[in-house]
Amino acid sequence: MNVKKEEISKVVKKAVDDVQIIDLHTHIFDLRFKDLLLWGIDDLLTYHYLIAEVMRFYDMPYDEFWKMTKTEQSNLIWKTLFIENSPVSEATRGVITVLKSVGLDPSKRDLEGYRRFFASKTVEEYVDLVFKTAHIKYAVMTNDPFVEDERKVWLKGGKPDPRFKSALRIDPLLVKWPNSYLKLKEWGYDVEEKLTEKTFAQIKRFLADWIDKMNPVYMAASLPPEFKTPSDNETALIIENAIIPVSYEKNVPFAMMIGAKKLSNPQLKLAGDSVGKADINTVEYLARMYPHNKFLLTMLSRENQHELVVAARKFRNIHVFGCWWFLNNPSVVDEITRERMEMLGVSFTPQHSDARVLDQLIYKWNHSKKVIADVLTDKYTDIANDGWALTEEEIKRDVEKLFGGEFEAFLKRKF
Ligand code: RAT
Ligand code: ZN
Repeated sequence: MNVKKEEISKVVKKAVDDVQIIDLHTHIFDLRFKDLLLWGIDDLLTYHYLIAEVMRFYDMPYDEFWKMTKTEQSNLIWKTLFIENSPVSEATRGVITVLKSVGLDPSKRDLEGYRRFFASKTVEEYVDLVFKTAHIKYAVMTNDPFVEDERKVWLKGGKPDPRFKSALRIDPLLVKWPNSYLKLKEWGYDVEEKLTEKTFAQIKRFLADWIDKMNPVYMAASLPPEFKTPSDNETALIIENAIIPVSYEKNVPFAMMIGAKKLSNPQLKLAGDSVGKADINTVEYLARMYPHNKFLLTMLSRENQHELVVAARKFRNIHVFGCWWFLNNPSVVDEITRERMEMLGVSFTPQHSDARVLDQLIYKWNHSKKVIADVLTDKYTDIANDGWALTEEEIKRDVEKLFGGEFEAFLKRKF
């Protein structure tokens, strides 16, 4: 290692360790949502990423697993993925990182002891501990008004915790219209299955009402690999005739998460989704047709990453974020972050956690921060060796942009 690199690495590491992170996509909830907020060892062990991994070691019918209690499932996952095999996968490694970070000793392999530790905590104190340990300024939730348990909380209101912000998630509206329109009707919106002008107007009213209720940072949907615009299917029509105009009028960006192949193995339930390559033309079409609209973009397929970065170079109304789901592995985060930085500088958000369990904020950020710091160190070293002089302040500034600053600046821009 040359001297410059060592020095730079220290400064970058400190800036990355100190930064207060904006986590712009998670599945955790604030305390108003009670049991919807998952936390602790048994929720960590029964994370759907680990369910997919454990089933590879057995030939038991899937139903047998689903019939087990959470504790039984978690015992099985611990025994299989941690004791009978070493926890070297990214999702298993994450559990080890959490244990160590909250002051437990992973070398003890003491599942019952870990359970006692979590049982001794209140959820309030644990939220404080996790946000402090992970250095999170705020986390954006995923809030789906079609989920009855979530809807109830919104209708009741209550004081929001500033560490949690909302995102209006609208998958059912876009990908399950033949069911969702019935719900809208039930809630007092005069819609019909046929997508008429009147129905679009009512969908817009529905979206505007929920934006007023939730004050979301953005609207979002997970879209399949075959998602295509322009097109005369329901998804495309609702996006162009309802989401896009409301997104513009309310100045709430539309986050498209493209490439999830839902229930590729239905027996695995939530753990059964897969990935497929999507069509970048769709992204470019929307950004070009609606230059005054803002789009947050993440794509699930590794094969889409390079062209997504190119699209973002061409369209400033696209903000690229995160290494999503199957991409959130150190080797892939490294590659994608380099690719993005080489073409976008610091005008993107390298990572979001996608945490489903509160504690995962700790490991997902701990692991990604190391990789992002390495990439930054290499890039700074290259320019320093060519004579560019960097200050610590500038490094801090860039790091803040990457961990949420650029995202917030994008939200404020008016194209
Ligand atoms: O990463 C995940 O946990 C997935 O199951 C999905 O929730 C995905 O992140 C999504 O937001 O659809
Ligand atoms: Zn997610």
